[in-house]
Amino acid sequence: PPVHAALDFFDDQHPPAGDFLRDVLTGLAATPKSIPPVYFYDAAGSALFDQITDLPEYYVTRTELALLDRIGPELAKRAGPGAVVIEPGSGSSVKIRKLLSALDQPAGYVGLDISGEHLIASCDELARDYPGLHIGAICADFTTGLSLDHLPLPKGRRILFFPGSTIGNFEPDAARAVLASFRKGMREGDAILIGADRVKSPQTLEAAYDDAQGVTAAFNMNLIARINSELDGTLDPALLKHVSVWNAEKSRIEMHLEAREAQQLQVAGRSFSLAKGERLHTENSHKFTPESFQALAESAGFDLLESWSDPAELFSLHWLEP
Ligand code: AVI
Repeated sequence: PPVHAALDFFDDQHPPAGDFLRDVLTGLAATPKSIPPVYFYDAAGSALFDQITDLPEYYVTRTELALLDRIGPELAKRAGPGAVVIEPGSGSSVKIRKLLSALDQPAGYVGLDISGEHLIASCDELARDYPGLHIGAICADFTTGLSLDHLPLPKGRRILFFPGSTIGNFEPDAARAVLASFRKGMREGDAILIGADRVKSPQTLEAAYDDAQGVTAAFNMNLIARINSELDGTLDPALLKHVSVWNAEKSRIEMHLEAREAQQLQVAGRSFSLAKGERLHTENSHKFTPESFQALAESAGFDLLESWSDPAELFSLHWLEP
């Protein structure tokens, strides 16, 4: 039988693959140099990210999981019975299982991800473990909006689940655009449950993005391995150093790769040079205060109805309605 025999539907919206070569060449020609973080997540990068979520310094994932456990009954009350949960960029199945188990007789679950294969496998497993639930999968790029109208979704209130503080990886304008595009696909009475990491001490933040075991450094360096193997690059990882810095003005952790010495490099036959100390900017992870998150949500057309945090106020989950 096909791998997705257990799914109610699989809707392939054929998301265009990002143009890795074009984006790397553009980013290396720019000042300052940068590479978009979407390219972290090939198979090796995704495996490294999974390892990051278990690191002692990376409080994000375990804090959000514990919070989900604690507020499960409140979420069930807010959502009501018969909700349909939609997860853009469905990643960790641990989180969605916690949510589905907490809710009062959810009617359906729809995973949406840019990688179809991974998506089908995880939705399939979910379908086996939640036999009463209608489960569908959409292969699409959530940053371009949610197109749900043509799909056989169960009736019921739709709850978008967007955990992990993924919203923080977008710059403010793009974060607002992502939320606004979610809102377009929603109806009166629908809601979003969204995770957002909080501002805290720079030491805690910098350690979370530069762990003692070097897993985050390897995650960052994986970009170099990809450029070398996929784009005929000549970057020497020994000449680059992983850095994580807190940018207080922009309220974000930045990851960079810093040149240990001046160097020349080629990508697909084009030459670039890096001065000693020059950086390739590879990621932003914005951190929010309760006020800054509320302002973002409102600027995208949502009302913030409730927020929950762990006792140490490291991380928040927010309930938004259009
Ligand atoms: C996926 N995203 C929310 C992670 C973050 O914390 O910004 C990615 C990450 N980068 C380094 N460590 C984790």
